Amino acid sequence: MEHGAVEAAAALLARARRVVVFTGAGMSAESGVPTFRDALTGLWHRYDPQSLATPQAFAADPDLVWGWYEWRRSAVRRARPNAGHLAVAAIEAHVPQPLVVTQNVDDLHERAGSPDPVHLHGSLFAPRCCACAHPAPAGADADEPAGGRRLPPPRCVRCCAPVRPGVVWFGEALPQAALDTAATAAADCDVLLTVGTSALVYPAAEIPRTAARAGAAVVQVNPGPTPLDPVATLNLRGPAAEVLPAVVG
Ligand code: BJW
Ligand code: ZN
Repeated sequence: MEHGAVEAAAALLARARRVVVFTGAGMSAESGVPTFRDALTGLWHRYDPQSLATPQAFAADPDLVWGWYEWRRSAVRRARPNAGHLAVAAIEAHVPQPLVVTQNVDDLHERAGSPDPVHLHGSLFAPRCCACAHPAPAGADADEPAGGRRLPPPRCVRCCAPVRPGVVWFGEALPQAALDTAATAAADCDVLLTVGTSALVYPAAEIPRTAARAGAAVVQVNPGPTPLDPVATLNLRGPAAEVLPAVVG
């Protein structure tokens, strides 16, 4: 991690009024929640997204999909926010107009003290009916369920259709209000801090690009290169739980 870049990022944040913090799976990696696309440890390295994270997959095999998401939900329940999540909450507390926008379906920002992060890809803790969208309780935790073990989804109390995970699958629209809030804030911020995302999945990956086009400084935190490298004003190479506390000081 380059000391000068950390100081430059701290100076940008200290001067900023409107800051968007845009996070991806790398934000929660040091809490033990796996990313999607990292070699060896990423979920898509071990599991096929087409068979698990599409509406077609849920229609074809609801027990497989529900069981996989219940396994991930119980793993997140056992995880704790890391020093990076705490640093994001500290940034939010010090900036006049902050907004945290996350692609993550975990609740680690909330548990670190970020009051109301915008969840672009939904949440593991907001299941709903697949037919009438009536919200369903997130349910009790199974004891360390094995990854991929089949589990029949509960039924909707209103219409009896299967309950589905409240996440955004490939081919599905993002929640419009969340996307609008994120895009408007990105078009109107002084600094956009992007943390732990490969920036490959659209339309979410448009958010930091929107900020850059509007003239904001884009500060990226990631141990590896991403397509945002040329867009970013500053690239801080390193893990979120080390870099962000250093920036916050
Ligand atoms: C660290 C770290 C540490 C590691 N510290 N960093 C071709 C071109 C463009 C678009 C498309 C296309 N073909 C299809 C599409 C559309 C598609 C898409 O973008 N696909 C691309 C993959 C090509 N998009 C969609 O389908 C979206 N919907 C849509 O377009 O709808 C259109 C529509 C409109 C109107 C009506 C109907 C439809 C929906 C996308 C939904 C994405 N869903 C997922 C799963 C959520 C549920 C679940 O959790 O299972 O969201 S996929 C997965 O990717 C998840 C993530 O939020 C998302 C982004 O991943 P993220 O967070 O960037 O993680 P990784 O793993 O990719 O990267 C981790 C990064 O962290 C790496 O850079 C590491 O280096 C770094 N890292 N350790 C800091 N310690
Ligand atoms: Zn229903």
